Amino acid sequence: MTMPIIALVRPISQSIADCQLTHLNRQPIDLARARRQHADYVTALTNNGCQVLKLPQLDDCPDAVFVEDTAIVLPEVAIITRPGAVSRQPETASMATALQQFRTLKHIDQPAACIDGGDVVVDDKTIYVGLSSRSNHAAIEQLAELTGPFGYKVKGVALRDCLHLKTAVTRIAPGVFVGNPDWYESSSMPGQHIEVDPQEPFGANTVELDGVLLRAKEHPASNQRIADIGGNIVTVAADELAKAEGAVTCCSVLIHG
Ligand code: CIR
Repeated sequence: MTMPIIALVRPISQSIADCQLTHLNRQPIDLARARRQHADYVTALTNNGCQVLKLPQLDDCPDAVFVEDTAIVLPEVAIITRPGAVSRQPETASMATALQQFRTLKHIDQPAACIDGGDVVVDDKTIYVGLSSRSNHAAIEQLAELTGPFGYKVKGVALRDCLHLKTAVTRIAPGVFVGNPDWYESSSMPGQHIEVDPQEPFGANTVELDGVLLRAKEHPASNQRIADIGGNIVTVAADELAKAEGAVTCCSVLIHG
């Protein structure tokens, strides 16, 4: 029997309109619509093998719905990050409280280090970290020290013009990635790289569940490319939180049994 994946999520903050934005212009966010889309996302997780646990709403932290950035969960250990945006650092405490029942916790705590979980793509024993405005070499070094004892290698990946590594590229199967070639150095990540449709630059972001790929329905041509190579795709509407520079992976932290 497959163990359910535990998915940690958090309700959207009342203050989401004050979210961090790096590469997008600010547009009004319809909170009710964003909440409906988030509820559908949670339902899709539940319908596809996840047991969903809700973290507390944090109205003083506009970006708190994007829980992915606060933790890196591996089979052996979980790392609580030190988010690159100072406004987001208070989000980690409640993530640590929730995660400690599932994994031994380690912390990125070097004063010069910062890293967002959105910059992390794990493929087997390699942890790729996007060298974005949120993640730096000091964090890569500390992550390597913390995960080396479990056999992991940590590798920086050059990024341009996007927020996080997972904006540019995600894994859809072992050694198989979907990405926007304009935004990351694919040669740094050995494996097969499926390109997003050029009309859908944000089409890389994918939640990899057991046998199911959860993706935004706003990227139909890229979804088709993945379906064409055998990907079993489930879609949700995710365009409202996309205005906050968030995508589907950002809204959960997955703990695989
Ligand atoms: C931020 O800039 O931190 C948020 N507005 C968006 C974070 C998206 N998170 C992610 O891609 N993992």
